Amino acid sequence: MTTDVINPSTGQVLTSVPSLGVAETDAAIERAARAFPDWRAVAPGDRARLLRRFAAVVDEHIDELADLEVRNAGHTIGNARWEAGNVRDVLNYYAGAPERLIGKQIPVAGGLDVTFHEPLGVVGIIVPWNFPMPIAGWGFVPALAAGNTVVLKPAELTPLTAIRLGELALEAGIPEGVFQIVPGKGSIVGQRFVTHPAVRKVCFTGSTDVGKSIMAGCADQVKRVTLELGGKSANIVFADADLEKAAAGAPGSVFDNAGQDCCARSRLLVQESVYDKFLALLEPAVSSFRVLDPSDAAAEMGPLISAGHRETVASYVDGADVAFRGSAPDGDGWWFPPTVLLARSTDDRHWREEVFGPVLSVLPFSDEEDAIRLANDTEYGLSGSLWTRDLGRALRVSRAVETGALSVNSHSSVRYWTPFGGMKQSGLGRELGPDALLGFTDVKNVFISMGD
Ligand code: TAP
Repeated sequence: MTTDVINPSTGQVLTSVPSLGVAETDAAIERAARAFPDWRAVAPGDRARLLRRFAAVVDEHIDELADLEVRNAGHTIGNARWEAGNVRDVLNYYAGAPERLIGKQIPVAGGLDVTFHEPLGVVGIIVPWNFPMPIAGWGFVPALAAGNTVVLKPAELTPLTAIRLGELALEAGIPEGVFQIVPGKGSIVGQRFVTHPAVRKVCFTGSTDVGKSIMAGCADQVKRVTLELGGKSANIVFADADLEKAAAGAPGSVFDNAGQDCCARSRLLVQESVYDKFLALLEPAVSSFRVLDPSDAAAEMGPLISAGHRETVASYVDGADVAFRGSAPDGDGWWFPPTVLLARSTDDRHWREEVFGPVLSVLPFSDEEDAIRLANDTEYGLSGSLWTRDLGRALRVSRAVETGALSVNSHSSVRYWTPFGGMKQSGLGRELGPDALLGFTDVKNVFISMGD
């Protein structure tokens, strides 16, 4: 079977790719299981060299990978280049890991007690369509560095860069079977990762509902699981903040990648004393946000991923109080303008649910306590920002907001050397940084007797 791959900027078919069934998925998993003993036995320095070589090959193909993502996912060319570069950087970062997976020596009587960080075996990685390259890399790179073999399922809508990365891995000398791309449906390929006993860990990024079903499925074999799920992050602006800077950055913090970003700061909380002033600053920043053909170097936002997703996003705007909107191209493709909605209450659907589109909901708050209460009034806890010049308040609010990552006077979310992941229903486990690596290992404790 094959699946057509669509260019979301035009609605035209780009190409078609294989959509694998259960037997083919099982064959890939079994190849990965056979490749595992040799891969885990590769000397740490040699595994490090292979990962660095893979990074160099990715670096030689940044433009090609970026161009594929512009056409397949509608990402702006600027973002797509950053994303391909992120895979390279993550490879170089974790290339330092094989030689640093250092266990402990624990004092005991009568012998020697040491710990080892053992690889798990085959790791199954399920990737969504919103950031196909980085999210793939955040999973497969630390998994390989720790000595596991990987089967990776890209989203059906956006398989092209993952398939290319699989080819580049072979070109770089990663042995056959160690890193395989398994394109196909989540309900077939992804489910097989959950049920096949040779897969020892599943890393899933996507919707909270599917994440819950994967976690439930993994329970049957007590399979390890990492989940990166949805978000409904708050952007909290206090009256004492640099309002110009906060307003200038707010559109990018939610409309980047057309809002199809689990870290999107899609709930804007503004202190009531500066609410009108802040919206007046925000309006020109939104109306000048450049929604263009994503291959145009000036584009800040491209189309949504699919016609169906555009309908879903539109359903949140229908009947809501629109404060103001930007513009988007007419014609073919799944375009949607950046849109700012005024929340009537915290019960509004667009305030509560993850829209995953270029839609920002705004609500005023009275004081610090009110801001914290509103920020935490959600099942999610992934990301967020707060803007204030008061250092004490920055620390108090940072500690009180239930979220895995928070930026003060900034909208940045992700650095590959710092941990990323969610609290509450936004996820389980951490990606990136030193913490992620140990999630691809089990600790083994060995006692060696001295004799008697
Ligand atoms: P999901 O349906 O969760 O898909 C994410 C990945 O999981 C895809 O590769 C998908 O495969 C696979 N999958 C689907 N059902 C599965 C199953 N039963 N077992 C194993 N794997 C399965 O997300 P979506 O449909 O792409 O997007 C829906 C909503 O999820 C979005 O609107 C957004 O709210 C949220 N979302 C969040 C994120 C992040 S980063 N947190 C990313 C994407 C989406 P297919 O290729 O067959 O779909």
